[in-house]
Amino acid sequence: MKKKILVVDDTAENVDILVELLSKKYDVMATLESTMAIEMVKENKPDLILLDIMMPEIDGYEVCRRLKLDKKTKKIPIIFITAKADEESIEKAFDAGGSDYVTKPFKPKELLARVSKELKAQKLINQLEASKKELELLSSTDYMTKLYNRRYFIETANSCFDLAKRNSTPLSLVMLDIDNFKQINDTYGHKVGDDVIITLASIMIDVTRKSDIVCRWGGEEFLILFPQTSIEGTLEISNKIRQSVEAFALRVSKRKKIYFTISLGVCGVDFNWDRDIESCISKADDALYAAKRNGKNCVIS
Ligand code: GH3
Ligand code: MG
Ligand code: MG
Ligand code: MG
Repeated sequence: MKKKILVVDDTAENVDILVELLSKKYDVMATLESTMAIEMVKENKPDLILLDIMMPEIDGYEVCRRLKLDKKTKKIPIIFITAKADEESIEKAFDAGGSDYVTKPFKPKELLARVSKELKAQKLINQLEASKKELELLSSTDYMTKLYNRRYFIETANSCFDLAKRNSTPLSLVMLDIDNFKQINDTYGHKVGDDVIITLASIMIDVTRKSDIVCRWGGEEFLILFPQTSIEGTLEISNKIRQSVEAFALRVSKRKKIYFTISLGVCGVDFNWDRDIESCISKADDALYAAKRNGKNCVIS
């Protein structure tokens, strides 16, 4: 797909020359009014902007500054193209956030080369950002379930703990574990065991809110952090998860469906007693152990 370029210049003749030159390779839009430029950028999301400086109403510097202040438009590279050739103007253009500076009258081949260089640089930046996101995701989630991993959970839970303590807002924690999971593995095989884990993960995601942190703590053990949620609310949602799991029929072959259950231990954080998230996790773990002793498929706080 052709890259999109927006030309902003108040002189129609300049616009015509630029559009003619760039249209061979790019999808070009243009405006003579600087006041229109920002709206056009937001609407059309060009890959690059060629921006004149001297324009009535708002000048090129200001257009550039405004675009760089907006999260949605700040990454679009801007090449200033202007008759102003003095050092101060050039410095000001880069200060405003410009990526490059070309003086009029420009040399067509040089301008095309600069445009191409800027678009390539932008492509590299986008690729880098995508890999960074990918890495962040890989380092914070569990491959099999796509839930958060232990490392991410501890980090986030610690900040939630500090924030809740400072703001005196409730915070709860649930540790849960699949009942008789070894037996599921032994009876139906490891692959079905994995499917049980993946099913449980998606049930937890469905029942909880986006702001809750659902984590695969270990093999078939999970932790959920409920920010701004009292123990009563957490008990309610824990039972909802427990019931949803109990009611879910997992197809393991053409003719066979299996059911499984989980046990849950709930800890409502008490900032008078609980010093850190680790001690709360340990309390949730104790409650989970009690739920197992109590016969499993239940919630204990
Ligand atoms: P309880 O009801 O007391 O929790 O008993 P359980 O059988 O669920 O608990 P136990 O700790 O004895 O067994 C857990 C098993 O989970 C042991 C381990 O091989 C299995 N497991 C851990 N991670 C995975 C996994 O990713 N996939 C599969 N299929 N099994 C796993
Ligand atoms: Mg002008
Ligand atoms: Mg276990
Ligand atoms: Mg288990």
